[in-house]
Amino acid sequence: MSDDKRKAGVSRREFLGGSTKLATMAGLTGVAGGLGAGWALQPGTAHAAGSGKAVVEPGQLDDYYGFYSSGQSGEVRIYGIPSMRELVRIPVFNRCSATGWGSTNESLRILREGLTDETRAYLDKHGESRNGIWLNGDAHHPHMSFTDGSYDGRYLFIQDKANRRMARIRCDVMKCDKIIEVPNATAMHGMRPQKAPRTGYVFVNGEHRVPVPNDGRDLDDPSKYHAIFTAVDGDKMEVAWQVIVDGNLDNTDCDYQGKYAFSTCYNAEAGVTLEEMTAEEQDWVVVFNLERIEQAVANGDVETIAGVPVIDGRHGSPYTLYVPISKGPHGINTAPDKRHVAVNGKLSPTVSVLDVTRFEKAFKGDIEPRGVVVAEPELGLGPLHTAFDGRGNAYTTLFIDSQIAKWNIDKAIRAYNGEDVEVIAQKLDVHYQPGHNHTSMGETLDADGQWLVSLNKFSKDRFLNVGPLKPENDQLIDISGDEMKLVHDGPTFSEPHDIIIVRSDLISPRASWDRNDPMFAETLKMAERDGVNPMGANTVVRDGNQVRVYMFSIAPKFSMSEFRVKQGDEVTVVITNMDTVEDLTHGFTLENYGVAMEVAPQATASMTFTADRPGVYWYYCQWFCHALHMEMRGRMLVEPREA
Ligand code: CUK
Ligand code: CUA
Repeated sequence: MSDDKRKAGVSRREFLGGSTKLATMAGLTGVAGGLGAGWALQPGTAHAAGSGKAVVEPGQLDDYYGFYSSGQSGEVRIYGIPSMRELVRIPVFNRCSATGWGSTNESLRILREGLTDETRAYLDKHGESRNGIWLNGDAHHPHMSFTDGSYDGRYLFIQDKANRRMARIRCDVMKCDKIIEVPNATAMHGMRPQKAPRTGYVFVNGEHRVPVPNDGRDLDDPSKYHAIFTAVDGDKMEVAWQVIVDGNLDNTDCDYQGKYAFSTCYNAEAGVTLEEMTAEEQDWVVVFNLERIEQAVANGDVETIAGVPVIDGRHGSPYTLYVPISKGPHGINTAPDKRHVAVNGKLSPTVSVLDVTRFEKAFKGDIEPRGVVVAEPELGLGPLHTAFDGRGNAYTTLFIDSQIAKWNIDKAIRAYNGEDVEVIAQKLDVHYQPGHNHTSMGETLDADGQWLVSLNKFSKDRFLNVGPLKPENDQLIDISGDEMKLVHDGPTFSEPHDIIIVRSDLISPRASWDRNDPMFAETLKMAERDGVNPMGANTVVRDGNQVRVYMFSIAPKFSMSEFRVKQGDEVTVVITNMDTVEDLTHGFTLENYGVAMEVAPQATASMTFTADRPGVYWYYCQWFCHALHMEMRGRMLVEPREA
């Protein structure tokens, strides 16, 4: 679309000029209404066009990977930043039609093996139509593994609030390789990997309170419900230990020393209705003393529930410290200065700054828990999350105000101590209602202060109207200068809940699969038992009514142009992509049987189904691979069962 046409099409707006991509709008009046009193939107202010450094020309590569969670979509998405181009999606808790995630034997193994026995039994009994797996997830917080305080490019971790799971993604192939269900707790929400010395632990908050164990007891006695904090061993993907706390756990982070983790808690009232949960003016941050907890686990000073060591960390325990914070604190973010932690007020207009060097004294009782608070600037309405630039500044999302507040940590501390200094440097309108924000490398010691992405829950009038369900709006903000500059609107489908921005040189994914990859090791073992080498295989193995079909693909052919089975056979198709050419992915789709999977270069993938419909069924490659891609197909002939 030409700029002229664009201008004509958006009559309410004044086009400022600059390239289409960088143009920002002036004179925008927010559409109020629908959100009720207190949510009225700010009129937008005019922003200068961006610096130009956000332009990534065609063919040029981005400086950063952006790893997005997708909320209720259940997957992880990889973006290029600053172009904001979506590069690829990694299915995790969802089912994926393109890749076969949730249908292939390789993915089903990952989706099932880490579930508790009880959940697996439930899904076996009631989940036949969904392959005995959960089909939904709620993925809020993607985070990378750390070594010595910065990203090490090994793994990404993501939680599932809906079905209490934790997943790990391998960054060498950008595929999920482990999913575990966390027992005892529920609603895995806030999540962070240990920053030092390495990950190590992945901390995750069980947000909602339930009876422990949740087996039908104490239904009507909410005083016996508990929220549980969990440390997962990120290398083994096993629960290391759990701590029962008071309140509902919300978000979590940890220090750069490897000594503490800390979580925001709301619902000090231990209520179960909205009114009960918000009655008190005070909630808290609970600090976990990792050394003391590890000692307790080593000494057996724990209760074992569902096979996991569980520690009682409620008020008065030596393992935890409860720091009073005004009601409903939400995001919690450790600054790259290794010392300060921003606790975002949500229902309070303040951010409380904690000093981790005071935690030891507070644990010893030398100072009051509240003595770890060293600043509490008032920033605006609805502070949810804070990001950092490595130059001493913090950037806090203001959900109700639809703004980002840029403020200085040192000045906030001085103001708290009575000095007359201006803490807030700038407020920038974002569109609209920001939740998380994230700066480039901002959650590491290598915070570089180049970019900030604001993840806004509402886009309203920022894009063409696509009906009642609208995209959200991820805005790119240049923070390299003294002033924040909004440079790009990025519509995204439900729901880019959170993001990390990782320097591209820290990750080096493979171009093709290693034939010994654990992803398909079980499938290769099956082939070995059948005496088949899947590389170059062109074999049908019959074992009673179980049939295993081994074929390979080299563009533009499958090694078999047909195979024959009997009605009622349980058929496993095993496809190996023998192409070594980068980006030459094949697929295998078997029509009218719901079978489809991705087979990337040098990978093996398999799927099992019951051939209960007699007739001719074509299978074809659904991944465009060659000029003769449409001809890359064959027939499955299903002989009718004898009457
Ligand atoms: S929580 Cu949603 S805006 Cu799930 Cu990260 Cu704060
Ligand atoms: Cu192989 Cu398309």
